[in-house]
Amino acid sequence: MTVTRRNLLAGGALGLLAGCDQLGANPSFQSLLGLAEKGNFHIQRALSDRMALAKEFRPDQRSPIFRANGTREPPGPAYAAHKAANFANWRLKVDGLVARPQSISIAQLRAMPQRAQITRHDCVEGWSAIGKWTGVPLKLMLDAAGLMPTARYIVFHCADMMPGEAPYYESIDLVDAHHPQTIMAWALNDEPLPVGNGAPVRLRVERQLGYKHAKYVERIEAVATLDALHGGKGGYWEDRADYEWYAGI
Ligand SMILES: Nc1nc2c(c(=O)[nH]1)N[C@H]1C(S)=C(S)[C@@H](COP(=O)(O)O)O[C@H]1N2
Ligand SMILES: [Mo]
Repeated sequence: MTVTRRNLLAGGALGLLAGCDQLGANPSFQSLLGLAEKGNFHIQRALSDRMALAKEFRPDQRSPIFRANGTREPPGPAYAAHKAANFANWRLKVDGLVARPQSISIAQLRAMPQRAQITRHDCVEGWSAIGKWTGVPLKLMLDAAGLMPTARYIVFHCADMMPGEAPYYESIDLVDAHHPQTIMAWALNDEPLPVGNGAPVRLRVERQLGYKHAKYVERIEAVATLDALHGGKGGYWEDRADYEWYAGI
C-alpha cells in the first residue's frame, strides 16, 4: 500500500482524535498519564506530543544494508523448525488482559490492513540504518483483542533465549502502543523479514531506540504492571544493564 506523506499525516491526525475519544474514556489510561483531573484539552495536548510522527525518509535514502544486531538467529530446534517451514506454523498470540485472545498466523497478518514507513533505526551501540518496514498497526491488533480497562502496558515476548539465559522481551505503554507508526512488521525493504532482522515478525516502535524494537515476537501480552515479569524492569536490557525503560528519541 502506498501512503503519501500528506494523507498519512491527515490519517494520523484523525487516528489521534479517534484514539483520544477511545483512550480518554478509559480511566486507567487517564490515570496512567496523570491527567484524570485536568480535562480533555490537556489530555489531547499531552497525547499529541507523544503521538508526533518520527521522521520518514525517501526510498533512495535507505541504507544499502540493514545490519542485524543482538540475536541474529534464535538458537534451538523450535526456531529452526519454524524457519524450515517458512514460518507457516508461527503464531503471534495476543493475550493477557484482553477480552478476546488472538492467535494470528503470518498469512493472516499479511491479509490485515498494512502500513509502510521508511525510518531510521538508532542503536545505543552507536550505529543507525534507514529501512522500509511494512506491517500491521499494533492498535488494530489490540482493538481486535479488546484491551481490558486494567491493561497499562503491552509486553512483547520473543523466541530468542540462549541456553540458561533470560529470554528477550520488551514492553511499551499504551501511548506508544496506539502510535500510528507502531507496527508489527513482517517485511523489510519489501521482502519478508530476514532471519537476522527478526523473522517472521518484529515490533517497530519508531519513537524509541533500537533495543525496544523486539524481534522474533511470539506473544503480545497486555498487563497491569511490569513488576512480575522477569527482572521487573520491563525489558531484557533494562533488567540486565540498566537501560532506560522509556527510550524516546
Ligand atoms: N528478540 C530480540 N530483539 C531485539 C534484539 C535481540 O537481541 N533479540 N536486539 C535489539 C537491539 S539492541 C537492536 S539495535 C535491534 C536490532 O535490529 P536489527 O537486527 O534488525 O538491526 O533489535 C532489538 N531487538
Ligand atoms: Mo541496539
